Amino acid sequence: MAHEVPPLPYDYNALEPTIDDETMHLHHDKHHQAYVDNLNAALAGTDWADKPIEEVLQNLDSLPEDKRTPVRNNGGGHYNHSLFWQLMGPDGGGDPPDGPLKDAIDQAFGDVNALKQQVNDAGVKRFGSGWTWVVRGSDGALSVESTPNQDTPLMENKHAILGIDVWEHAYYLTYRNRRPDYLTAWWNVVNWAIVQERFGV
Ligand code: MN3
Repeated sequence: MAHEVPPLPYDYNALEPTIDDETMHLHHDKHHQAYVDNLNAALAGTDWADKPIEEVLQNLDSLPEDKRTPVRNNGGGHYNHSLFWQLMGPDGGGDPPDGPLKDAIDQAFGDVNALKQQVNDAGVKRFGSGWTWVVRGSDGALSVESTPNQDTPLMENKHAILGIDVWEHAYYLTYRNRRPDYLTAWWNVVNWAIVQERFGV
């Protein structure tokens, strides 16, 4: 079955004023849809067309050579955005709930404000387009990474528990060129329940 854009788990205007309604329409309905359409076109007729996206991204080197770049870019885009919609929510923000996730944050960063600072710094320093991430290592320890374009930690068999899109299309209508302001505001919509769930995976 061909890949599909998952519906948003909230209304397009539910993240206002942090993320505006028009940005959500363009980002979800146009940008994410384009990644999915291009991914399906690249995979059509290959043995990989019906595989889960996670499996495809973890085996890019096994794809036909002419498919690797389009699948890396568009499959990564599909996977990253499917995760991104879940990581935000209208009841988001605040602090992570007490428990193993908060303990791991405190252990790795000192406190949640230091975590946010590192994630935002990595996002600001990402030249051009990409993502900034919190990944959980095999030992359970958390660290911050950033990736270019639509690359995703999963391609290196790393488990991301949180990621923020720093492509201009994610913020330009409201924040214009002020990526740091977007990153600071983004935490007002973070869905800690999903982050905690992913930490426990
Ligand atoms: Mn995007």
